[in-house]
Amino acid sequence: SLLFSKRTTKLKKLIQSKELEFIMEAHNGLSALIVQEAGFKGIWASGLSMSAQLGVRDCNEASWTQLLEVLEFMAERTTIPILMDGDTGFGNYNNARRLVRKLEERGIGGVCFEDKIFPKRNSLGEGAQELANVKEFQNKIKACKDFQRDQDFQIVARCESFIAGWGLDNALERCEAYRNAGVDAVLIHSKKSDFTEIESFLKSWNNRLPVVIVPTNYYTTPTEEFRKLNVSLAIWANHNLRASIKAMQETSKQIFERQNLNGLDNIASVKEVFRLQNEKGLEQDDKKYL
Ligand code: SPV
Ligand code: MG
Repeated sequence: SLLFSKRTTKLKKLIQSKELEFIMEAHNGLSALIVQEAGFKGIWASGLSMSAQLGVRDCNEASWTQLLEVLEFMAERTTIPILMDGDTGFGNYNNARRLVRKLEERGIGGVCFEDKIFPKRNSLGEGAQELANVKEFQNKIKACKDFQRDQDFQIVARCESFIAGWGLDNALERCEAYRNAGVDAVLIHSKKSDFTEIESFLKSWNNRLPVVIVPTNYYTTPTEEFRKLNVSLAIWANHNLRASIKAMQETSKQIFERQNLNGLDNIASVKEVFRLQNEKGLEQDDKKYL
């Protein structure tokens, strides 16, 4: 439908605009709606958060069809575009391009693929990281771009050179290869607590394509620095998940210890739950159709 096809265009505008834009993590229909109500123009469907809310690890333990179901609920409750964290594409070029097709069918704005090996590991963890063969990943991107039906569907190539310890030259070489494959933007990731790796990349990259960043570990860098170096899109990648974990831990602990429900000040009212579920909408429709 028009509404769904427009979401790819909306994401394209966010990524391709000269302005620094921000998207916020969500991991189910409810959190996606909350992100939209907060005013964000887009949603990051984080692999870490979607897997964590299912209670499993961020190493492709949840299947891609299970994630598609999560994404369906997120798309149903929102009108802003969603960028899916597509990890390594769940296999080779053929698996990745089939995911692209299924995302298009569900009104998702775009997908980000990272140049690692299936099953991937989360980039912020301690373990060693193995990178994909450049040529193979380049062809995976190319196959996805060739296969998409909606011209505006965004494919972001995520480079993990810094995460794997391969340095700036390797990052530049890989991102240039992905650019030649026709990707819409590159995401350059770093797990350092300072901005040095990303800054060096941005200076050498010189705006060849829009750049996406994930400042989870270097969050103390002033946002103005991102703007000065022409970052296109910053992703607040996991903060709704982390907020909900803490709230649920505290609430469960308090109710377990006290055996009563007094003094729970930081929980939403049942009325608010109904509002978020749009109970009103059904009440109105009942009058019309029942
Ligand atoms: C995610 O949010 O799943 C990401 C970002 O891929 S990171 O956790 O930093 O790898
Ligand atoms: Mg991820």
